This record gives sequence, C-alpha cells and structure tokens, in this order.
Amino acid sequence: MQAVCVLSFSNTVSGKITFTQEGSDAPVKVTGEIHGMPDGKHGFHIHEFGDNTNGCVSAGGHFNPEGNDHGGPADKIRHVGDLGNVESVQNVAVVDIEDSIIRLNGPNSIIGRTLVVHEDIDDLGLGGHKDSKTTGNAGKRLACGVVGIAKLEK
Ligand SMILES: [Cu+2]
Ligand SMILES: [Zn+2]
Repeated sequence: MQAVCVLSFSNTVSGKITFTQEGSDAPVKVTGEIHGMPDGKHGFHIHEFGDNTNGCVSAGGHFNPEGNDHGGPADKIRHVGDLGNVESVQNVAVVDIEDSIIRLNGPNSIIGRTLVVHEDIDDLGLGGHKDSKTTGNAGKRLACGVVGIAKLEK
C-alpha cells in the first residue's frame, strides 16, 4: 500500500513525501524531498487531524492514540506520529526513513492525518523545555499536507 503527501501552506517550502508499506504489519518507508527550508534539522511529525481549515494549525497535536509523552522515532515511549527530524542541506532535505510504528492500516494508520514539517529542530523529548514532552519544542509549522491514499507506483 502506498500513500502520498504534498506539502503546502508555504510560499517557500514545497515537497512530496511517499509512504510505502509492503504488508499489513510491515514497517513504513518514508521517502521524498522537501525544498526551500533553511539548512539544519527540522521536526517532522504526523499530526492528529487531516484538517487544514486554518492551515497547518488546525491539524492539532501529534498523532498520539496511546497518550504517551513525546519522544524520538527510536524510543519505546513516543507518539505514533513522532518521526524525528529531517535535515536540510543546501535547501533540500532528502527524506529516507523507515518507521516501525506508523502504519497505513489499523489503529496506527496515518491516512487522513497531516504531515507537518517545523521551523526548528525536534529535541526528541530531551530538551528540558516545557514543550519537550509534548512537541519536542520544534517551533512553528513551516508546511504541511494531508496524507492520502496513492496510486501504486511500480
Ligand atoms: Cu509537528
Ligand atoms: Zn510527538
């Protein structure tokens, strides 16, 4: 199964991210490119709602069906939507992630939710800031898009 997200709500940042899951309980490969971000690391999450009525803000908080604290993608305790950071180099972030928590089916499905890329680095819950355990203190939402079912590319 494959899903796709086109990032929008930015005049400067654009990108397309593809999610591929080979079987019903397989990890999800997250690939693509994001253009136009300042160089450095940027928080990269699935937020709860696929609602962009007020742009990226109405996507709500991180997708967190189990009520956990925020963490990093390799942590046992994390939000389902915690995909960590992507790094922009010369204004291009090449995304190539495999995640074993998000799914394109079942209770952890990200279909119909919003992918958000942030202005700042996600501290993965370790920053000691008041927002570290909820958002990773990743700052403003630079761009976002709803994750939708894609036509399978071979
Ligand atoms: Cu986020
Ligand atoms: Zn989180």
